[in-house]
Amino acid sequence: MKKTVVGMLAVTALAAAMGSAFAQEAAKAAPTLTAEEKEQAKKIYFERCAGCHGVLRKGATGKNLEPHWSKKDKDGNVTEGGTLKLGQQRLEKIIGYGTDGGMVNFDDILTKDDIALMAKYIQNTPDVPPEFSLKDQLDSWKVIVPVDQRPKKQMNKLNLKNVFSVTLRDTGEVALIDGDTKEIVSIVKTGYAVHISRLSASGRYVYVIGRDGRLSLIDLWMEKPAVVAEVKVGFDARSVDTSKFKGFEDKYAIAGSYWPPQYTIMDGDTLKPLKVVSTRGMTVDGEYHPEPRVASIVASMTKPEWVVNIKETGQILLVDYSDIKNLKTTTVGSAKFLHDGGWDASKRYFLVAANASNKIAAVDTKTGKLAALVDVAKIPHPGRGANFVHPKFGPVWATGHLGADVVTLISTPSEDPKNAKFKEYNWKVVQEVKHVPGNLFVKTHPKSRHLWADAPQNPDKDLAESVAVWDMADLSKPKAVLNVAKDSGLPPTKATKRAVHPEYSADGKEVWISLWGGKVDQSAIVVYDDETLKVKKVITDPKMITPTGKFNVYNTQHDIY
Ligand code: DHE
Repeated sequence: MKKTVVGMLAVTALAAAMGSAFAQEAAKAAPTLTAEEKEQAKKIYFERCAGCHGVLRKGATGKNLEPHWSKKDKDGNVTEGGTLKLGQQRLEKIIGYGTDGGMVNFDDILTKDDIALMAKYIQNTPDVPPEFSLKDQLDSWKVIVPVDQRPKKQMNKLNLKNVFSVTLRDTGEVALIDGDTKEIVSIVKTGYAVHISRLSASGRYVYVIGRDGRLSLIDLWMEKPAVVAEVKVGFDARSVDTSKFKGFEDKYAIAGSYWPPQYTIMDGDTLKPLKVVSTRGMTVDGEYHPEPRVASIVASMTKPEWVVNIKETGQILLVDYSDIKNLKTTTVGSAKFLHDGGWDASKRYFLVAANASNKIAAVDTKTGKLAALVDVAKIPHPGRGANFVHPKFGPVWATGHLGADVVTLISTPSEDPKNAKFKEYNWKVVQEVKHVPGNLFVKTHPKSRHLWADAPQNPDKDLAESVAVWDMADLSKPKAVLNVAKDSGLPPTKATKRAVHPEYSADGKEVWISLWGGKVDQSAIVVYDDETLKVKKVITDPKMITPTGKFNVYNTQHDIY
């Protein structure tokens, strides 16, 4: 007790000596937590907060959450303070009800006690989690079915091209669904809150990354597709892809981690970790960042290269995997904070959202240079985007926005002489199509005349449960709005069942939308006929818990969107 009082006095004296209001804040003691409370808060922070605010709480899509952080105007006056300045009550309000700045409300997920606990927790200095070395990764690595014991040919009768790998977010599983029969083929245990699935170049293997950094390799050739290898690449991860260039098909996999900030190159068919590369370093503004997380990764089909997008630094890395012992990387500066993105129709340019800068960065993978940095509306969130030929502006790539009520169309270059007349529009925003805020994913297909967009983060229940569909031949025509929750025929719930992530079947004739309900609600996938916009099938099963991303094998393998 005595020691604490003496400590407090010393800090108060220091604050007085420094004389500023800000220093006095430093004197405020952060609320104390028991060891048990701290563990619980750590878990909630990792599961719910770290994605946007970062493990070290330096902020990215979300605000900085350090106790003593401050923002100053050009005259040096403090305009915003850290969590200690905000204090317990204000923090509880922000966590509970969200903000106009884009922070979502958590009062439907967290209890009042959890919210109070989190408000206390973030007033304390963040713990720095441990590193995760190549040796740690090798220790975690398991080959469940060795390569020589795997089938030599496809052992099931599935039309593999039209299988969907569906994230069951809250159960740590993926459902493999036969796109022809709409039957669940297999439910596979994977990492916690699986994020994405990607395909090997051959289309045989599905790679599934969990938020907990566990990467699972599924062999679709087995009689009943199952996990054949597993490895942990870090404590927090979002991205994975494979080597797709001729001669390297199925040879390597790469997974990017949020924590530690690094990427791992592995054997494609066993997941044996071969090389770990740190992404710590300087931002495009020339400042050192201790936690530059790996956001999207995509494999080029025209060079033995991966495009690795580093969130906090705004650097796009072109990693040449032709000689991984002597790894060559081109670093292309763009803007902060890089998130998700996709190829243009020619697959020469990769377009990635620098979401906190309201920009789309386009990297030219042929020249290894930045092709453009395009200003767009607030918080672009393309998923992988959507490519189509606009009747007036030629080839365009579309992105939706979390923070604006439009879908943005950017003109993309084309080497086809019949598109030469559109050159003047290249890298310009040629149209903003009216949508609603809270969009996460847009999608189309080369055989479709429709553009689909969801709005799962919109605060209005009806809008979050609906998707919009435009006729790309005439974008001035009013969009069709489909209420997926109503169309599913599931009983209505008080909680929002978010309609999320449109994905096409391999033939481009159906669009699958997840209806993402609460963990105890019944969820579903609603399959629409893309031509008539009528429901074709509602896939629902007690095991279909919290479906979110869906990855059609053929479309994912060939980057068709
Ligand atoms: Fe995602 C893609 C990160 C929240 C569903 N998400 C991505 C990618 C990144 C990312 C970096 C690109 C991967 C790639 O292409 O290699 N996502 C994050 C976050 O940091 C964030 C904001 C917070 C978090 O804690 O994870 C986040 N994401 C979500 C969700 O809440 C979503 C809606 C539901 C879920 O399943 O968790 C979600 N993210 C998705 C999906 C994709 C994705 C479905 C792949 C889109 C595609 O078509 O490729």
